[in-house]
Amino acid sequence: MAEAVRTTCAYCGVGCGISATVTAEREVRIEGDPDHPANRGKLCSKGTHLGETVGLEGRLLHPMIGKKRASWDKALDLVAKRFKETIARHGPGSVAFYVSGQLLTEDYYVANKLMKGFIGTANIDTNSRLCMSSAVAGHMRAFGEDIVPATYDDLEAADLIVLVGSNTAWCHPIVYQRIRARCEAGAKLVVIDPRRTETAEEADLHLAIRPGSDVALMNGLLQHCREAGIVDEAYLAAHVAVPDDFWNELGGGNDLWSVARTCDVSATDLRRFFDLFAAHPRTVTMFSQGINQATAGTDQVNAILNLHLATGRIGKPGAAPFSITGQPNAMGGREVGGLATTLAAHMDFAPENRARVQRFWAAPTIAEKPGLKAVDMFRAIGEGRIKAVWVMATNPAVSMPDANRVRAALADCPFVVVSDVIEHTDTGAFAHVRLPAAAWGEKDGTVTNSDRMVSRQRALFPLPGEAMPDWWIIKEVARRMGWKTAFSYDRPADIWREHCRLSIYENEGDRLFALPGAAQGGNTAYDDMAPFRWGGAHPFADGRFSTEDGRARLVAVVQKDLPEPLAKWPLTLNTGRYRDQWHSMTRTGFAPKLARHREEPLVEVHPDDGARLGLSDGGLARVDTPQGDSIFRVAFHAGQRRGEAFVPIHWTDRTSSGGRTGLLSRPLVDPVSGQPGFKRTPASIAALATKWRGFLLLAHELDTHPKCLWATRVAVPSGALWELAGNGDITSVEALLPRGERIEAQDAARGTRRIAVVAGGRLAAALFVTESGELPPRDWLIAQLSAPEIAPTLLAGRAPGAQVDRGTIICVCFDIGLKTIAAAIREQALADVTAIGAAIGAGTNCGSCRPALARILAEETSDAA
Ligand SMILES: Nc1nc2c(c(=O)[nH]1)N[C@H]1C(S)=C(S)[C@@H](COP(=O)(O)OP(=O)(O)OC[C@H]3O[C@@H](n4cnc5c(=O)[nH]c(N)nc54)[C@H](O)[C@@H]3O)O[C@H]1N2
Ligand SMILES: Nc1nc2c(c(=O)[nH]1)N[C@H]1C(S)=C(S)[C@@H](COP(=O)(O)OP(=O)(O)OC[C@H]3O[C@@H](n4cnc5c(=O)[nH]c(N)nc54)[C@H](O)[C@@H]3O)O[C@H]1N2
Ligand code: SF4
Ligand SMILES: [Mo]
Repeated sequence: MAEAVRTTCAYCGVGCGISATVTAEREVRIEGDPDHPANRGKLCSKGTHLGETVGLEGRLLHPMIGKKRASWDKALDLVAKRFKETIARHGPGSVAFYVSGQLLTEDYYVANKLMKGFIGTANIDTNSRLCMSSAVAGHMRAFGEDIVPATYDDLEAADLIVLVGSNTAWCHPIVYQRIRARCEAGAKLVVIDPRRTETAEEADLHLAIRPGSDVALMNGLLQHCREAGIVDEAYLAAHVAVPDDFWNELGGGNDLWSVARTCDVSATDLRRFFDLFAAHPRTVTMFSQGINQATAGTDQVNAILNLHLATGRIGKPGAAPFSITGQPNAMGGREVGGLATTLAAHMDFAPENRARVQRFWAAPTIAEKPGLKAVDMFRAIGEGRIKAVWVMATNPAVSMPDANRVRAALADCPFVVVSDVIEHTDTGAFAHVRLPAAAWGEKDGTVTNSDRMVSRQRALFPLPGEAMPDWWIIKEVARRMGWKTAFSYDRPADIWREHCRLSIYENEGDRLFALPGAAQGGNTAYDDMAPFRWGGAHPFADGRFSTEDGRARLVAVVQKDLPEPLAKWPLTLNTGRYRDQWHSMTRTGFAPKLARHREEPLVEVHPDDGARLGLSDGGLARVDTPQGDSIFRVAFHAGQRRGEAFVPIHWTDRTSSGGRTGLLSRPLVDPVSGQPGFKRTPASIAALATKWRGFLLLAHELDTHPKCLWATRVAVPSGALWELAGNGDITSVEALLPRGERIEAQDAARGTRRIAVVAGGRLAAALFVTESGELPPRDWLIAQLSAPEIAPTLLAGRAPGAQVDRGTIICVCFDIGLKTIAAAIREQALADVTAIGAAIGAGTNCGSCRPALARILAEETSDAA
């Protein structure tokens, strides 16, 4: 057996270290790396099940021009030629790159260098614009540089942890486990989120604030700090520039009662939060999309930074504002300057920076000014101002706001290039050229996680088919555009060293971002690189900031008015993530275990709203916004605020006829950062009755969804399961059944049809539909896809004899369902999550389901009482 390779998880910005052992061709055993500082051996459900996603099914393995396979030479020549021609005719501003926090630092560096130094425009933006550009802008305003002044170790040193707009238990699970451990040792946890998430359920205090009222909350708290005498006047005097009118302006309307009213929380709870904050100098405030993805996102960030600066809670152990990043290399992208609004290596477009970077790159030109931010970029494509675009490692047809408009823009764009690892994506459907990129497990390079820790991602497998790493693809295009020497890289280490050299080039300490040690190393040093952090554990510990005068800035921010919903749009639509899916599911969608947690895209509403709006729990509904509409399965959830609905971002044309959240969000952005306000869209909702419902089980994949009103896919072992509903007849669905021996049953009275197709002695497909009858639980039939022989009870949908329904799967590691857990709690009188683990194993591996176990426990115990 091969030796274990140390690498980094493919998913979130926690940046967990993985020890991966290749066990067979395209098979790998995944374990947490006990020596990695981010996770010390732990992994969440997504990391644990990475091994399920490394197969080659669905992969793009050859360059494609249109629908035809092409050689690399042909494809690269065509891309270079079309970009050169477009630039020659319409100027550098007529082309753009749209890249991603899922690129490695080396890929990102080469793309940024090509666009800004050689093509000569800053029209390169990244999906990080949608993700944490408000945090970047807030850091720049307050600190003069985009620095996250915290590390995970600060969580262990904190006495109070405040999570604002962050569903950490689902989105940064290993950080959440570290937070829980700290809370068990006595620290307090406050969660500020309009929804009662699993993160909120375990908190000491949950403030379910009115969405968009975070500035009022933070300003109210700052005013309280002032009155309570915990503003650190000495720190302010020595290290912070305070605008003249700052305190006067803050004073008005920020009393406890006004704030409670604006935020729509009880004054008692608010007071508790203020008192907790006042009592604990060691406070870490961690924030993510509930703060960033807002049309006042940058102000919301600065409201948090103001608090920490004014109380001197920064640059010290356990005291910091902490912007946590989403993607595995969001931070690396910020370091190379992958955003259209930064130049490179934490430098902006000031004349001396432009001259310096141009000199360093020996570049023929250099971008003069910031380029178009993502939303503006796609608008420019739609208006024909940008005529060639190259999309790398992101799926904007799904993830951009107003995705219908983005699709129309891509459809009209004269030249679209998409580099991806997957053959069919919603964005790839618009590409003139598709380039096969190396995926996680094949690519080699570095990533930087949320706490500035740089780690290596290492290859486990040889490159499959003709796939090539992104850095190679970009530099080949650059060379073919005529810039041979500047892009003569042979390996990622060459790029890494150049990136490190730029970080220290003419840097006398005015930019904190610097990688001095790494600039010298050879290829072996690069191969052996252990995780390391730049900027130290406590940047700003000496009270010096990256501004010209060395002082940080308090930024006066005011709460924007929050209008009442209009009659036509009675709901506010909030969007976000599920625990076990990653974005547009191009990887997690292949893992059957990860599909079990949430099998369909739900619209969650408060039961009172459900009743008021005529919805039924478990029924279907159409969600409408000014931008578009899509269908979802309704789920009543008492943890929703009244007047709000929540939908997930994961489903695409490949996986569902509905659940298309990207079509619903408005392209309204924060004026400073350009980040879209994804969390608040006016919406209406209407129940949708269907004549029949059913499911389709297939041993093979479909290119798109079955054509009926509701069709949504999840991966299952040896195939896929589609949940279906519709009004018309089922002929078009039936047409998807493969050839083979058909077994059929019908019950006209209930409008039931059951069809099984057997091919080569195995179950190849099953289609069960009914108008008024029952449908069997899917588990047993799913297992028949992998069964060596055909059971006689196939059409009954269950094994001969008794059938146990386990309920929704809660623990994906050990495949344990809700009903099994509830029964164990009742029958064995289990009193806590640890006892559940000891009794039936649930929650003892990755731990991602522990918050869910706590909830089930609470429900069972309250039922019993
Ligand atoms: N499982 C999973 N994990 C992921 C990802 C994934 O796709 N799946 N993606 C990764 C990426 S790229 C990112 S950016 C992160 C995102 O991680 P998070 O930011 O934790 O995730 P979200 O679900 O987008 O939103 C967080 C919370 O903000 C709340 N919120 C909405 N409006 C407001 C408001 O006005 N004020 C406040 N205070 N809160 C509000 C929402 O209710 C939601 O619970 O997750 C990363 N981790
Ligand atoms: N409504 C709403 N919309 C949102 C959000 C929200 O909360 N609400 N969140 C936003 C946020 S924070 C984010 S980060 C975005 C995420 O949105 P996207 O970036 O669009 O999401 P992914 O599905 O991760 O897309 C990554 C693509 O890159 C491909 N890929 C993976 N690895 C590689 C590689 O190494 N090389 C190449 N070339 N391709 C690769 C994958 O197959 C996939 O097609 O969504 C944003 N959109
Ligand atoms: S928390 Fe989970 S998804 Fe994020 S890096 Fe760690 S294992 Fe991967
Ligand atoms: Mo993100």
